[in-house]
Amino acid sequence: MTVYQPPGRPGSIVRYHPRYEHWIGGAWTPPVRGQYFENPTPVTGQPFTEIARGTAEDVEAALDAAHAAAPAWGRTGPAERAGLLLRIADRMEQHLEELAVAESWENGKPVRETLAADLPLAVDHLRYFAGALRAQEGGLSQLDEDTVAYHFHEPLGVVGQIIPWNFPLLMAMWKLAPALAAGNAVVLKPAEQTPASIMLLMELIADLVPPGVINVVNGFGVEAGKPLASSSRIRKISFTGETTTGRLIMQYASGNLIPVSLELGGKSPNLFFADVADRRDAFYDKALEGFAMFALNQGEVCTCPSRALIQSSIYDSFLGDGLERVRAMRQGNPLDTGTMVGAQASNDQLEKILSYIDIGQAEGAKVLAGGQRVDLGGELSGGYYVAPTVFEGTNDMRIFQEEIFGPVVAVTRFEDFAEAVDIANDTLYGLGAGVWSRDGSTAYRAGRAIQAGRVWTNCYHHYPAHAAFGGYKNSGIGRETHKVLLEHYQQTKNLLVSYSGQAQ
Ligand code: TXE
Repeated sequence: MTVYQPPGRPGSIVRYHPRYEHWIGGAWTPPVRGQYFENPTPVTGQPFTEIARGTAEDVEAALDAAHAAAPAWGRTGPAERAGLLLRIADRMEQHLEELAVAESWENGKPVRETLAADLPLAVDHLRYFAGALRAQEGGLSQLDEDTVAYHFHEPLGVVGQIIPWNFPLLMAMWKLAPALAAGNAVVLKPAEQTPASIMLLMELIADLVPPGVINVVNGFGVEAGKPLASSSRIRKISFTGETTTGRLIMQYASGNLIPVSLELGGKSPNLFFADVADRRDAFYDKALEGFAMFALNQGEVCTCPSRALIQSSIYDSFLGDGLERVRAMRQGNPLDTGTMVGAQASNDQLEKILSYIDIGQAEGAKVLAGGQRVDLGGELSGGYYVAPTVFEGTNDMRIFQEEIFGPVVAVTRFEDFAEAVDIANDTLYGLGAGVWSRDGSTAYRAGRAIQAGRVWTNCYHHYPAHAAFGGYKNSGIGRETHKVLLEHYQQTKNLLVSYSGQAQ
């Protein structure tokens, strides 16, 4: 077991600057209005760095740099662009431990997750898109003996990207990798809660990226995100965040008629059919782990399995075993590799979760585990820790319908297949879902019937680069992973050529 030193302390492997500006045109660039805001770590609640508070003027400067870089970058060949992605991946891998600790400190998530999942997935994402780009081909149709239609993939030009705070480096790479592979220059706005790990990464890869190809403008949503999403100088906006913010982004972009990708909220159902409990074997154990996954990343995952639906005949026994699993979770210092549950990413998020715990109790749901803030003592006392919480109730309650984005699961029962699917689909959202059954037919039929972009079957929370990820209903538009994404960042040029010398 390792306990990493906090950044800034003797022996720490992370060196955050006391202040971060914007990253524009391959250089640190101070905010035009000269303003900064403090960035606290959720581990202790104390500020550890200052961040540039960007405004429309800074966005314009970043767009200038991106437009200056886009034509040359867009003309590079696939091998060169793939090469950049591979070099960024290698550099991240060389600094994996440092980036993992940096992100844990900034976001509050356990370092064992950043080491084993967030960073390796980000690296793999870059490598996947390097490969996908090399394998992408245009098209040719012969219209008649002398007439040919060629189809070329062209970059869009300059694109805007706005990301959230729950997986800062992974979300940055989910968006940057396909956009850069497709030949675009990017202006990225990180979440105001977690900009520093991204700035650390910009510094680490500064010598690899042609100036202006990646530009990062820091700041708040309305002040920096809105001017970016509303700009007539971008050819696409890609956003991940809350559903209400997604609606605004779409409105901003509509005036310029540009495409929008939205990856929004969720209220994912996790269905446990009775045959799961036929035997107390490894599969049963895996299903219990699947139930407990609501606390992964402190529940700050858009696909958090926040509604558990358990078949009545096994309800009491399965839930009893699940609660044992929840009570055994080790919550503690995120920089300790033995910690399974860390801190919520911000004080706002902490307060939102606690208010939903009150709402759940007020509407008559029963708390079976957790249900309160946790004080870990010492300097961690100021951190944003919430105990993994299990509620029992019914699907009409707000805690079953609204995204809490915390380590909170709402549990209910179902009698048969039809009722399970009805409850699963009784939500405005449709991002993720889980189905657990030993019977292939039950699992397949449930997976097809649930209205969600991804249904994990006998597993949960896997995010491979080569499986398409995105939402149905209010969970979004477009996809975030898989090679289909390349086309979201490209336009199709058709050349229709007559080689005939004859009059038409
Ligand atoms: O999200 P926002 P917040 C959900 C989750 C969470 C809630 C609120 O339920 O509790 O959203 O989190 C930028 N124009 N998710 O307030 O506001 C903002 O600066 C342009 C789910 O952090 O959506 C940040 O960079 N940009 C989710 C990004 O949008 C704006 C992940 C996300 O912030 C803007 C995060 C505006 N008007 C939160 N307002 C998921 N699907 O994974 C904000 N932003």
